[in-house]
Amino acid sequence: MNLNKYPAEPYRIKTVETVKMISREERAKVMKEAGYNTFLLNSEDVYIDLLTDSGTNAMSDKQWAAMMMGDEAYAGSRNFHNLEKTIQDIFGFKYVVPTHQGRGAENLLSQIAIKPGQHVPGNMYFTTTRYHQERNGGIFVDIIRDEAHDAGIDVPFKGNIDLNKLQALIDEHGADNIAYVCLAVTVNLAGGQPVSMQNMREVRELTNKYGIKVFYDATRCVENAYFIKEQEEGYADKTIKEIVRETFSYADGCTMSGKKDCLVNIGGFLCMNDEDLFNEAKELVVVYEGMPSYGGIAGRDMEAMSVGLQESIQYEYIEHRVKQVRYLGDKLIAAGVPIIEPSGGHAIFLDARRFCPHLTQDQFPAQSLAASLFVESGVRSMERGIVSAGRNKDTGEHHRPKLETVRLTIPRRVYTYSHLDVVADAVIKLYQHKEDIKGLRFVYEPKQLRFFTARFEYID
Ligand code: PM9
Repeated sequence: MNLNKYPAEPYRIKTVETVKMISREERAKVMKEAGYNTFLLNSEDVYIDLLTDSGTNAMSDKQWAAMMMGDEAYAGSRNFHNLEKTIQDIFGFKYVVPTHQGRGAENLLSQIAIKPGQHVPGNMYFTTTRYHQERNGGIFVDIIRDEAHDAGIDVPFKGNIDLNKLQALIDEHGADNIAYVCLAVTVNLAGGQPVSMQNMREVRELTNKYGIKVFYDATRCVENAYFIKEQEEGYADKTIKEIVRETFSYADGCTMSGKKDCLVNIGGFLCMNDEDLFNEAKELVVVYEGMPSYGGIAGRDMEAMSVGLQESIQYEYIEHRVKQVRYLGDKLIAAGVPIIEPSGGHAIFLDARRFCPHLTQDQFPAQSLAASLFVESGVRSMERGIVSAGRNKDTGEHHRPKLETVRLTIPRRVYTYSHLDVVADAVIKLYQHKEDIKGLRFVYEPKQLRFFTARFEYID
């Protein structure tokens, strides 16, 4: 293996968790029982679990040691102050409100920053983010560059905001009718695609002209920083920490799911610089999460998040992380399997439209492909297409994203290149008899965030 292209793991393994593979017959049985929804499988039946990178991180020895330093006082825990100091140092925001996970922060921000009827432009939707925006009367508008909706186009910084789309929205509705710009680094549903520093700077300049606030979804901001260092002119010699700090200098605040780039299993936070907004967030956090000094997580979890955040900005860690994901993408591309290109920061997305051209989007090709991959190999993945997109809340029609994908999401510090070889071989084998993948229909469709608990059956 070329160790520059695919560096060895920058860690050694101290604790192991045994995985086992059940038979194909058993996998077919449990997949049917789970209504062909990979979210409804039991973890024990899964061989390699690429459902999500959320909360599935392996913590370091230092994080486990930090867990023992939990100050579980109801109020004023020293772990909160440690976390606050780390976030202030790395992100540069003045105020921090801890939450139980990312959607807790999204709930607070959407309640305090959106007036009913206002637009919330963003670089592609994310499921929980859009849900909270709409629940608070916001109208989500996708202003990502067009290329992001096309799996086959390989361009750098595919997650960038299209400034013309943002300008057109301001011209049409007026700045007062825009709650804030929601800018995600990286863009999950576009394939983990990064946003360039230049784009963030330009979004700031444009929004400053109109007095519009910009809140970032910081969930995978360290992965984004790595792409900037690797690919944007002028950043090769900067540290990941310097790039993260500059990233957030163009924002008024952010929401964070700590379950990704903070290298923990639970936690999140909301940040901002505006004192009035901070006071409002503090008033609300006690309703939904807990005291402003714990926000729905234990003291020990805040301590682990503080240590994890510091570990995540270490170059060796993040270089291996992004290149490990790319290793899987490169193997699939070499075998002719259609994926979103370029490979993103946290996952490889199979392009189900090209994988299953014999199925229409109404037959849920990505949902079915994810189910088949599990039956064939024991690898669990996740649908990220029409099922995840849900329905338009006014018309009741399906949202129909151009990207109909299956996400192979790589947990941080958990699997080795050998596991990814197994995954690649399984996908390639399935691709060779892709015509056998059958369409699905709903037998149970939840009203909101349906992908989590929906059930399906095969169409005869
Ligand atoms: N992302 C993921 O698997 C877990 C929930 S959906 C299966 O990708 C972004 C960009 C996310 C995200 C979660 C959240 C919400 C916000 N923004 O899960 O509430 O990718 O911590 O974060 C998931 P929480």
